This record gives sequence, structure tokens and C-alpha cells, in this order.
Amino acid sequence: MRFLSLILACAAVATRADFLYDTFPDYFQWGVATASYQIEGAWNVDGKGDSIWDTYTHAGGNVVKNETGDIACDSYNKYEDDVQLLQDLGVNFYRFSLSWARLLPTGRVDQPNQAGIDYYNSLIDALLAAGVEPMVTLYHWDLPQELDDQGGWENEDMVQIFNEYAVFAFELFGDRVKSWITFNEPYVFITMGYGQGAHAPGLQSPGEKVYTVAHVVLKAHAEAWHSYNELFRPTQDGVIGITLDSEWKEPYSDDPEDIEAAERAIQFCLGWFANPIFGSGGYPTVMKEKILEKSLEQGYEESRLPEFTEEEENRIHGTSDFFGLNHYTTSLVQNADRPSLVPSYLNDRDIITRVNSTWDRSEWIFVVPWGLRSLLNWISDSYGNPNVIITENGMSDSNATLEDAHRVNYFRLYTNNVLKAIKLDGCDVRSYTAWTLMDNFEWAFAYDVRFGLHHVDFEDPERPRTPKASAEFIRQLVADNGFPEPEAVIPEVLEPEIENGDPEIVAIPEPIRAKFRQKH
Ligand code: GBH
Repeated sequence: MRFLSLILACAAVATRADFLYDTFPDYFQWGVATASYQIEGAWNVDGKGDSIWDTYTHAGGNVVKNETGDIACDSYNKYEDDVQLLQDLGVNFYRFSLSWARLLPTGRVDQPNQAGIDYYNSLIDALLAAGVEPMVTLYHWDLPQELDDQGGWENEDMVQIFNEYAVFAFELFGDRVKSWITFNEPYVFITMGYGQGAHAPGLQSPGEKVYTVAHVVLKAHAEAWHSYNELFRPTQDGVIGITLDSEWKEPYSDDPEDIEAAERAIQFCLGWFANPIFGSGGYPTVMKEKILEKSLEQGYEESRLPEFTEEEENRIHGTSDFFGLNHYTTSLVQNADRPSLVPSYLNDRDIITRVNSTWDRSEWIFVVPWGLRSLLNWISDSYGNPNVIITENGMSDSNATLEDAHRVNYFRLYTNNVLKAIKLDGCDVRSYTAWTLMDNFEWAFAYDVRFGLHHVDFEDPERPRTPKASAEFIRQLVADNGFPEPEAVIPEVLEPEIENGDPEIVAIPEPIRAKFRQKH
């Protein structure tokens, strides 16, 4: 039966553009996501400490229009409204993050903030009462400022400091929270925060600090996983993993050099963090080779990429119960020999990134739905078909329309490609999370770029939330658990025409009559 349906499905889906009418497996779960700094506001009330994003936005000159997350969606005060929206969507889970500095104003566990603990207890309890499972991200980029003052993620002590924070969260909330994510998108917060300086803490060291910071973050992730695994899993029985982000990188041409370059580009983004955890262990070979070669050419005595000891490599390997994936867009990759004068994680890759000018786009997102299917297959092939949870996927716009047909189109085609990856390719994808519940503080783009299923009016102190067309689309998608075959179109039954006063007798076939009776 399964085999037959696979053949039928393959026959129906011959090209990338074909739509697959089918439903997701029964175990499939649907959710939406947010992050603390992007929605909570209440930046300085009830004992919360500052985070690096408070500092970064307040400094001015870093973010569009010098906006801040001081109020954002005011979810600190309006979380009950958020829970209602989630309930209306009918999603199985809500992925949100903890504000570390709200719980631990100094970042350290010896001085907890009871109001912060109360806030997350209330949110978690309200979710469970509404039948929505909490999925909690420990670190979605808002590091307590005091920890940054001590060196932030450059500081090796962060491995244990993060671990203590994680244990603190498991102790407080692990009786009710059964899904944990250590880090959201290490690639983004490290390259943006320590490479380009376009995110907090705003440092620019694209050739050196990005690599040393990633080294610390990977170790911190592993310690938190081990703590949960040894101390909490036996009684709390949940899962814990990491969320990595990646574009799909399509070769620019059939040239073997471009094909190799596209593979290299994924290794330098996804593989950087995935190979140590899910792959062969340690950094991808191609990263080690390229960065060593470039470093020596640049006059360094050793590679700018640090090395793990064998013990560290083993300690990190296998430390995720699932493969958390954030995915938004695709690019084309061409091989290139970059001049190696300037040390940079971008130059180290020896590639040129391009896009196809026919691709539909919005801000930095190019709409390439099959890219997600290709990426899921790449992950399956590269890491032994791990169970994947898609922790973010979504589409932006810069207007405030409620009729967001382009976002509906994006969700429809991207989720359909997840379905294809499961049904046609055998990828083990277990859940899908739409980014995001509502318009919120979109980092450097602040409020100029919107990703929400719900519109938020940031001019109104009440921050009212209004569903967009995409909210109704997701509600229906969740209710149907996919895309059931559309009902056959029944031809409209016309009234028999009356000619010359004589009613002509027209026999209407029974099935159409039945449908006609139902409608009237
Ligand atoms: C995710 O990051 C985050 O997890 C989430 O918090 C965020 O809101 C969501 O995606 C939507 O962005 O225009 O060329 O300067 C994605 C990180 C940061 C990647 C901004 C693209 C813009 C590139 N994104 N970056 S560009």
C-alpha cells in the first residue's frame, strides 16, 4: 500500500513545480515561533538586567531608525493574548525563547529574578492550559550585558556559565517543558555579532573571532546537552538539541568546480556547526584545509580555525536529540579564487554567491521552494537521515497589509516541499514551525520588515494583533495536516430553460442532483 502510494505520488509529481496533494504523517507537529527580545518589551522593569541588544539598540546608529525592543509587541504584559492567537491557529506547539537577563540579571545563577521566573511560569502554564506544548530556546541572541562585559562568547568561562543557566532553566521549567533548544542559529549570531558587526555586540573580526567564538559556543552547547542527558532526562523525559540555519546552495552551473563550490559553501555555514555534532566529528575537512591554507598565506603561524582536542571532539559529537533547522532562502554558488589578503570567513570559502534574476523576492528572501527540499535531502544524505524539526521558515514584507497573498504562497509552496521530502524522498522530518506568530522587532531591520502571521500596530500603545490571510492559511493547513486532494469541481446545475411556455424536461444525473440538494 505504501509502495503503491509512493509510485502514484511520484507519477503525479514529475517536476519541481508540481504540487503534491497528500497529508503529513499522523505524528507530524505544527508550531509557530518567536524570540524574547523580538516580542517581550518591558526591557527595564521588574528587576530585568540589560542584554547586549538593549545596549546595542540604545547606542544608536546600529538599527533602522534607531528603533529598539523596549516595548516591541509588549508580550511581557500581553502573553495571554499571544496564547489566544496560538489557540486560534490550532498549532501543536509554540517555540519561544527565554530572556536570560530577565531570569538572571547578572547572567549568573546566584542572583535569580523572581519576577522573571514568575513570567515564564505563567506563560508555560497558560500554554499548557490551552493545549499548546512549549518549545523553549535558551539562547536567542540576548546575552546578559554583564556577561558581555566579561568577554561574552569570546570568554572560555562561558561554557560553564551557559551550562549553569541551562541547568537553572531545566530545574525550574523542565517539569512542563519537554523540548529544549540550546542555541538559535549560532552561524548568524556569531558572523553578524562578531564578524560583520551588524548585530549585537557589534564586533568586526570576520577572520578570527568568528572561529574562536564558534569554538566556545559549540562546547557550551555540548555541556548543556550532557547536563540534561545525565541529570534531567531520567526524570523529565524530554528532548534537547540545537537549531542551525542554512540557505540551500545550488551550483551556478554543471561545471564540477561549481558543484564542489556549492558543497563547500554549505560546509562553511551548516557544516561548521553540524559536522561536530551530527557528522564525522570536528570541523568539516574542507574548512580545515581552506582556512589553514589561507592563514599561512596571510602570514599567520597556524590556522585561524581552532582545533578541538580528541576529548572535546568526542564530548561534542552526538549532542543533539534532533536536527533543528531554520531555513529561509536559496542562492547560487560559483567557484572563485578569492584574494586571500583580508582574513574573513566569507573569503575563506572561495566562492561567489549569485541569485537567479527570475526568482520572486522580498527583502533578502528569494522564493525558491524546492531549495528546502534539496536542503532536507542534503541533511539526510550527509548525516544519516536524522530526525529533523524545522524550527523556522517564513517570508517578509515591508508593508502592513493583511492580505498577504505572497506569504500564503510562500508557506504553501515551502510546506509542500517539506511534504515531498517526507513522502517522495524518505526524509525524516517531524515538525514544521512558521516564523513568526506576529510582526516583531526584526533585528537590524527593526519594524520596517514584517514576518508575522498577525499584524501588530506598533503605533498603538495596546499593540493590537490582527490576523493576516496567512494566519487563516496556517490554521487550515494544521487542521488538514497537509493538502488533501481538492474536491472535484461539480458543474453548476442550471435551471431548465423554459421555451415557448413549455418546460423542457432535462434529466440531471443523480450524483449532480445529490450535490445540488446539499447546496440548496
Ligand atoms: C532568523 O534569523 C532568526 O532566528 C529570527 O530571529 C529572525 O527574525 C528570522 O530569522 C527572520 O530574519 O539583508 O543581506 O543584510 C535569520 C537571520 C539576519 C539572515 C539578517 C539574513 C539579512 C541579510 N537573518 N540577514 S542582508
